[in-house]
Amino acid sequence: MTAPTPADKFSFGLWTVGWPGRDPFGDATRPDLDVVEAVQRLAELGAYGLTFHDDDLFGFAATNRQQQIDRLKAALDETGLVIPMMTTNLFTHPVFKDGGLTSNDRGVRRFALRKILRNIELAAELGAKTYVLWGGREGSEYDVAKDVRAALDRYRESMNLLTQFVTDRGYDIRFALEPKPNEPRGDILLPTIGHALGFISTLDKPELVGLNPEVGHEQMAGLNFVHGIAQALWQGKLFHIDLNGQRGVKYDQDLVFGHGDLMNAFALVDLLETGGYEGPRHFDYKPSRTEDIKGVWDSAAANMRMYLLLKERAAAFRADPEVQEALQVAGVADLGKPTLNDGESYDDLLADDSFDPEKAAERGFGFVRLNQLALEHLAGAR
Ligand code: 3MF
Ligand code: MG
Ligand code: MG
Ligand code: MG
Repeated sequence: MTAPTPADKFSFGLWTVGWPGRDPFGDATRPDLDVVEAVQRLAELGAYGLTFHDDDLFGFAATNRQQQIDRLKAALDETGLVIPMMTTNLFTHPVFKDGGLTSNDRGVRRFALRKILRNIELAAELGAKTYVLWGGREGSEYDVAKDVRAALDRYRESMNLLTQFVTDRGYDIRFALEPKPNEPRGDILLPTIGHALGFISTLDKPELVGLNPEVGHEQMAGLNFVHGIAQALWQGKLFHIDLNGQRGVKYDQDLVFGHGDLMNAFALVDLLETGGYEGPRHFDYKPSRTEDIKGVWDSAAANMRMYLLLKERAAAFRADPEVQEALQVAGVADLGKPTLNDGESYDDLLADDSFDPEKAAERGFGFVRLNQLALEHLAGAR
């Protein structure tokens, strides 16, 4: 297998490799990571992009904002790394305890919007094409304490303002909402890909708003990530993606990509590589708290290696003549044929009594054999 190169479009959040390991129960296990070192190491490993929240680069107080931007720019120039996506931290500072865009406190909502607008100006300056909004604090613990319909009105008001802003300024930027069902709030608004897609269809400029789904976020809700991504692609809404690993319905684990549901990751890479997705392959993972700094870079490399391994395995699966035959038996491509013939009406359909359901019920689809073949390719047995 070849090593990752910028052509693979792998990107990482500064908050991922930069996570010092502080969790709700324990202190940091590693020192803070400087942005220049992050850029240099990621470039050495073969990544193409870095993404970040405003606070990741210059902190909430932003006292050294320009200095940090200048240092980042110099590191980008030196390495060729790019900034494909940026985002806003509307979750760490206590002012956002009840949310940013949907806080019950109107002053907080206005402050949150200003924080986003200022960072979009920087995103335009740095050439980021996607602006992600993860509303981690937009939600509630108590049903009686949040008027969800009013909150959705405010979310929509905010998205309409943001899309108007990039349009008026002529910025080549689209927005991507990142759904998550819970954590840190007890319940988060727009909890799944489906909720977010429904919300986007109500906006003034829906063409400027898509999704940044995260593997673990859908899997935390017990949902099939590949199905969600397929629908997002089908609706032209897969603007960006957060790849990582999650083992079942529990807290957001942010494991290395493929270290969770490996079979679903295999199907995901197969879909991304054949389904027309051309955006970054962005990792939103956390190097486990047990790792030292060497472990941080080993785990960053592991994400890219897992993606490339799965890409290679998926291609081998598709090229295998026995798989092609099993796909035929399973009728996978037949689902692509419209159910009615060209020009056929419902009257023609009603008049058609040639179908024998008893006969059709005898068919075995061979899905298990097909899946076994996929697993054998995944396991390197074929
Ligand atoms: C939390 C997340 C976020 C988002 C980020 C936007 C801190 O579960 O996934 O990471 O990805 O805010 O990109
Ligand atoms: Mg996450
Ligand atoms: Mg996660
Ligand atoms: Mg994420």
